[in-house]
Order: sequence, then C-alpha cells, then structure tokens
Amino acid sequence: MKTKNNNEANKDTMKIVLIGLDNSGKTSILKCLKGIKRISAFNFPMPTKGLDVQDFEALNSKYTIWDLGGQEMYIDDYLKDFEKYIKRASKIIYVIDIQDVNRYEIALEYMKNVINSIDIETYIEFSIFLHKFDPDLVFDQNLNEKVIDDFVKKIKDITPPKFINSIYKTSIFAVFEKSTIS
Ligand SMILES: Nc1nc2c(ncn2[C@@H]2O[C@H](COP(=O)(O)OP(=O)(O)OP(=O)(O)O)[C@@H](O)[C@H]2O)c(=O)[nH]1
Ligand SMILES: [Mg+2]
Repeated sequence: MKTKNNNEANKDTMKIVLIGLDNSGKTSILKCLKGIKRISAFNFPMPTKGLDVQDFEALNSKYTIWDLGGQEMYIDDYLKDFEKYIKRASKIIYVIDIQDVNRYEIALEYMKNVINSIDIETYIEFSIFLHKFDPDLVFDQNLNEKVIDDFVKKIKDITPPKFINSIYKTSIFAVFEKSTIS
C-alpha cells in the first residue's frame, strides 16, 4: 500500500501541529520551543482564538507550528476538514493536562476523534504529551501512579499501533524536558 508522505513538499521547514483541549498547555509549549525563557511570558496567557501559526528558526532548522486553540467553540471545526490542517505536517502533538484528572475522558474522546480524522494512508508522527508533569508534582488520591497507569492504558487502547511509541511526560518547569514512558 502506498502511503502519502506529508514531508515531501516541505523539506526546508518542519511543520508541527499542536492540538488538545483548552488550557492543556499548547501555547506554553510553543513558547518553550521558540526558546522563550522569560517567566513573565507564561503568566496569565489568553486562550488561543482558533488557529495561531508561528514561524521561527531554532538550531539551524526552520519550524512552522500550528497551534490549534482548544476552546469548545473551535475544536469540532478543525476535524471537519482536518486534512487541511495537517497537510505537509511532519508531526501532530496531542497535548493532555495530566493534572486535569476530571477531564481525562473528554481528552480521550477528542483524541479519538482527532485520530479518526487522519486519513489512514497519511504518514505522520503522532506524539502524545502528558503535560504539566511538573518536577514538583505531588501525588494524592485523585492523581497518582495508578490513575496515570490506567489512563495510559486507555490512551494505548485507542491509539493505532503505528503511533503507539510516542507518549511523553512534559512540563514547562523542567527546562522543557521530555522523557518517553513507552
Ligand atoms: N503547572 C503547569 N502549568 C502549565 C504548564 N504549561 C502550561 N501551564 C499553564 O496552563 C495554563 C494554560 O496554558 P496555555 O498554554 O494557554 O494552554 P492552551 O492549551 O494553549 O489553551 P487554549 O489556547 O485555550 O487551547 C496557563 O496558566 C499556563 O501557565 C506546565 O507544564 N505546568
Ligand atoms: Mg493556546
């Protein structure tokens, strides 16, 4: 079976699509990727209004990041014509707020819809960021290793095998480290 290679037309610039629920941290991740370090830049961010595209260079590479605002009024619209958003993209990053336990199911549901909106023949990397996994995160009754393990199992259950090795813990408070968990 021939797969569509999304990279072909865009060898110079790497396009990455950031998607996920509102408040999950997409725009903050984008700022980290751009190398912004001023802590004030991360205070009181406004929700992203629909699509925001940012072009920048880092480490001699060019990037274009499509940040898809996650507020309820926008999220279904992207999926109606998702091919338009991921055209020529190398990577989709699905961002989940790991601290927002009450919205895990909604985040999973949206992720399922995102995956279902990707043409089966499209070759594209799909990473999942379990974000706000801060270095000083304190586990309690609601959020602990078991809760996270169960959640990761559910993620794997709905993620097609070609995407399955790409789940990361991330935090803007860890000098943007990401460590793989599967
Ligand atoms: N604790 C913690 N908070 C974070 C982290 N990353 C982002 N935040 C906070 O999460 C809130 C939402 O961040 P945004 O980056 O605006 O979220 P978003 O996904 O772009 O939201 P929409 O634009 O509405 O889709 C802000 O108050 C950020 O400061 C993180 O790694 N840890
Ligand atoms: Mg945003």
